[in-house]
Amino acid sequence: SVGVDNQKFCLQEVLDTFKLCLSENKEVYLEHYVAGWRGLVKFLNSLGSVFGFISKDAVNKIQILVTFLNGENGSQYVTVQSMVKYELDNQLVDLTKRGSYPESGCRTLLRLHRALRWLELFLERLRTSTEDSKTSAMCSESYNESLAQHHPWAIRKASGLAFCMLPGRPAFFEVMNVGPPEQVVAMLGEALPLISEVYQITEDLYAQHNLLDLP
Ligand code: 1PW
Repeated sequence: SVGVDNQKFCLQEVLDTFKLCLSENKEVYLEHYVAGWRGLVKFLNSLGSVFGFISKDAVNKIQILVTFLNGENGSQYVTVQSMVKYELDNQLVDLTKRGSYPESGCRTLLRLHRALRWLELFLERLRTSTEDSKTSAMCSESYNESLAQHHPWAIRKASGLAFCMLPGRPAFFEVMNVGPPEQVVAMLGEALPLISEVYQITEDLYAQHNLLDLP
């Protein structure tokens, strides 16, 4: 299935895909957005099987978007901007309650978009952390500030359990496969502004079209 392979995760790859995400006029290319998520899924999988339930949903959502991209209307899905316009113009989005379009591109991407905020907050904590910082605490704080607000109790509970099983900071840095901690910190410093910018552009677009609460 999409993105789930045994290749080793490398943070540099994810950084490179997020660099490719933005077009000259600041539109977000769906193909690279999805590729960035594939990299993140690889990362989650290398953190251990407890993250299986988390990555499974992301893989699912990636697959929905890839199917649109490769479908007969694929040319409408080149950027997030064109996807929003196409799906809204053609009434392909359930706006207030679930109906005929439970898997629209707009609502599917919104889930990944919210998760990207979690990632951003988490990586920022990781970047500024010290040797004795707890990854589980950083992860759950970031989660509580972002994604948790959109999740029902059962998922919050399961996520909390998964966070407790996270490896410590040294093992975590190793999984990123970048080099010594100083290099990881430098790499994060480079990756974060890009992820933030992609996040902010998507957030503004969704806000502008009143799409931030899609069911
Ligand atoms: C350690 C760094 C972590 C960054 C990766 C974040 C991945 C986020 C996936 C969380 C998924 C938890 C289980 C799935 C819940 C779904 O119900 C939920 N999906 C998401 C991505 O939040 C909402 O999707 P739905 O049910 O409305 O289709």
